[in-house]
Amino acid sequence: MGPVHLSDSRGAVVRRLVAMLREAKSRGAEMVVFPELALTTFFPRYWMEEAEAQARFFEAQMPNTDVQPLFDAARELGVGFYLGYAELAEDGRPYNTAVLVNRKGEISGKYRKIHLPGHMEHKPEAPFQHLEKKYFDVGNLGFRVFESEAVKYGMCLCNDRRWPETYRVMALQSAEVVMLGYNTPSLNIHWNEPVHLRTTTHLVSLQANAYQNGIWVAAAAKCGSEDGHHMIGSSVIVAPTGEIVARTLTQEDEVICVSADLSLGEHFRQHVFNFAKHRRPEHYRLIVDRVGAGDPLP
Ligand code: CDT
Repeated sequence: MGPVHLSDSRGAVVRRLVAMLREAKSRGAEMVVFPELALTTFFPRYWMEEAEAQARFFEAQMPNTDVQPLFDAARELGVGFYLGYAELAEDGRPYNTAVLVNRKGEISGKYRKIHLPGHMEHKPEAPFQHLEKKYFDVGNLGFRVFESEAVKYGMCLCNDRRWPETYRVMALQSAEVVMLGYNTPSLNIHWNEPVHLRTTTHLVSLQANAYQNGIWVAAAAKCGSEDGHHMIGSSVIVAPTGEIVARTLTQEDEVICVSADLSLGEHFRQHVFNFAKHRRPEHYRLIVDRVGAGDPLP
């Protein structure tokens, strides 16, 4: 998905999403993955009070009047979708959320982002902010797997894709496809990371984890230049072999599509990554007992 600028209305964005859903349907798609925070610009780059952010960028209902046309199109076309958006929950807590919507246009799964990158404090010296830790609470729904229309889907969001625990927890629940949306700024405000590494680390994270868990991974960027802030593209679909089988060429709205053989992962899950046979959780205790390298044990 190309950029969404501050001045773009939710209605205009949803019309773009519906157009992509229709194109995907015309190419035989049954499930479509849209980006993280797909309905708005990537607002964590801007400093403002939480109340202002919530009033401008969060959804208190899903679907709501603006987004309903996308749910209607899903039902009309018989195509499901994954959609990332900023959620104001019923209890008033703010989350970076993705929903799974089935081919009847019904929400059949929800994920709230767990690995929130960035910072809470204002960094006036930085070229832009990355305030996910300020605007969102850590997700409280875990990494669940949802069976929808006979496919086992896992969901995560952006920075989650860099953490192997994300995929392994879902693979241990027999996930077949992991869907994720992302917004990755081309410039890293934390260190002078060469721009090409932003794409390399994105791809290597997806490819390694697809292979090591015998799963398909479908990753959709919101990319291009949002009001002068450039984000990487390279939306991809990765097979359980770790191979990229489809990749975007542009940084505009663009549909990529594959017919995913869900049995492909079986070779890996039956042999080298046969979890039941080969995993040794008794030697993995530190993964849950310790947070940072060298931290004292609780
Ligand atoms: N949206 C998001 O999670 N982006 C992060 C940027 C990390 S640099 C602070 C990512 O992992 O792509």
